[in-house]
Amino acid sequence: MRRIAPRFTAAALTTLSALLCTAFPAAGAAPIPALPVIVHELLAPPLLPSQITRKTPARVVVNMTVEEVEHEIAPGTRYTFWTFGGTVPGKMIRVREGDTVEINLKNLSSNKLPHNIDLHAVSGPGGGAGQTLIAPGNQASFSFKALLPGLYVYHCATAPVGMHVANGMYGMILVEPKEGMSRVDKEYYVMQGDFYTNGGYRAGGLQGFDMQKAIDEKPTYVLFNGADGALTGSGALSAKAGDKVRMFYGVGGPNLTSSFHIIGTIFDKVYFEGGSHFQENVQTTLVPAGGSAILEFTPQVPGNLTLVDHSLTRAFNKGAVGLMAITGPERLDIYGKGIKTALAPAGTPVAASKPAPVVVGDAARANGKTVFEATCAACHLADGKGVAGVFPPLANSDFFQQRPYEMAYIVLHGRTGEIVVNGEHFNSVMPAQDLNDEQVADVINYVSTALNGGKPVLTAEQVRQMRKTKPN
Ligand code: HEC
Ligand SMILES: [Cu+2]
Repeated sequence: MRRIAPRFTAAALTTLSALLCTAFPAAGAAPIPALPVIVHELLAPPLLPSQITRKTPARVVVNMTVEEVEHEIAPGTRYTFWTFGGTVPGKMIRVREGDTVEINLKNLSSNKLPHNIDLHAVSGPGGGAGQTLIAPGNQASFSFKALLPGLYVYHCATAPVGMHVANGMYGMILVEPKEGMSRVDKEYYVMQGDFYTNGGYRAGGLQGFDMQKAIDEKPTYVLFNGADGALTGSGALSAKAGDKVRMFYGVGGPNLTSSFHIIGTIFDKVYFEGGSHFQENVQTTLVPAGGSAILEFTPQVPGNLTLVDHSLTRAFNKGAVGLMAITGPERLDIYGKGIKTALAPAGTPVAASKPAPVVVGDAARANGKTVFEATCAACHLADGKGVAGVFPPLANSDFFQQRPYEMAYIVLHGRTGEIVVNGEHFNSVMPAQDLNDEQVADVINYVSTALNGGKPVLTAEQVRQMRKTKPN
């Protein structure tokens, strides 16, 4: 700690002399016009400050406080994050090329460790890390000129740096080009990070940091915006079909490179590596640890888009999933509804005409209701609405409605793992149900007709065929 105090004094002196220089320019020199001072607005991710309309440079003052805080990393699992301003990632800084940025960093006296900030937008050794290294109970001030436009990561660079970053100490600073950025309808701010806890994925309680897992680069969690489910459920992003959406995407790391993909859209433009050039019509973009990309896309049809790291077990087994709910009119010319029919059982001649619609008699209908009440209602509840976070809804379930035929597999073979129903995340176990072919067909037809406003979808014969196939 003793090393730190003199640095702080030096930084304070530098600021003081800088102030004196601006106040009293050398005799004979033309007075430098003082830049207008703007105190930077800070918003919690996935939000960010709005586009800059200013045409002239300013001195932008950014007040940031390092906070060591305990938050949920997953439902029922807590973790002590080290943060810039209480959020992971830290709040987005947005300035204009040519601005002078003044970072005022506070390290709360209730914190336990020294911290600092290294901004990749800085031209100079350490990116500000030396000027801002402070023990708890201190503050530091540091200014730099944002010379080059781009989307840059900032992070804590205090030893052990990997640990400070793994605990959430990163964010981004956008330096808009002098001429500004094109207008869009929506902007979002998302960062991926890898987290290393003592317990396994979603082990409950308060979890500690596991240095060995970090060194081995074997994260327990790979997350968007610092929590499992930060961008699903009530945290899901939103846009309207036809909106131009811009996403500022970065990777804090400390270790993993992200294969960033949004299921259900194509990026019109990717300013890869956060620089000035763009690639067009991109499916997946590679974003390095400590790097970024600016993504632009236009959702076309209503429904959920899914953000993933396309290294897919990170998405489905470590948390790297987010949702963007799109509203708007259907466009069947762009995105058809699809038709699914059962194949003829092996060995029998293929029927020449399309299969007859499934007809359900009164007895079968009543039987479906009976099976539902006796078996399914125990978990999915009598009204089929499910239990938040535990049992997904069967009534008005988008998951069910999108593939009603496949639901018999779930009843026959059970289901486990991540599942998203109506934008809500579930990760639990449904045991295989001990029912005969009629009962399975009847209950699925009951769920389809009575709880989802659909048609009957299955016959007992189809269920008999399905019994032979394991779900994939
Ligand atoms: C012991 C509790 C339990 C019972 C009984 C049960 N389920 Fe489930 N069900 C679950 C769980 C838990 C999930 C989510 C599994 C996951 O996370 O992968 C699920 C998921 C589903 C899904 C897919 C998600 C959705 O909401 O659309 C369907 C369909 C489904 N169950 C149908 C049924 C039917 C039909 C029955 C009765 C025959 C039934 N379940 C009985 C617990 C149960
Ligand atoms: Cu730190």
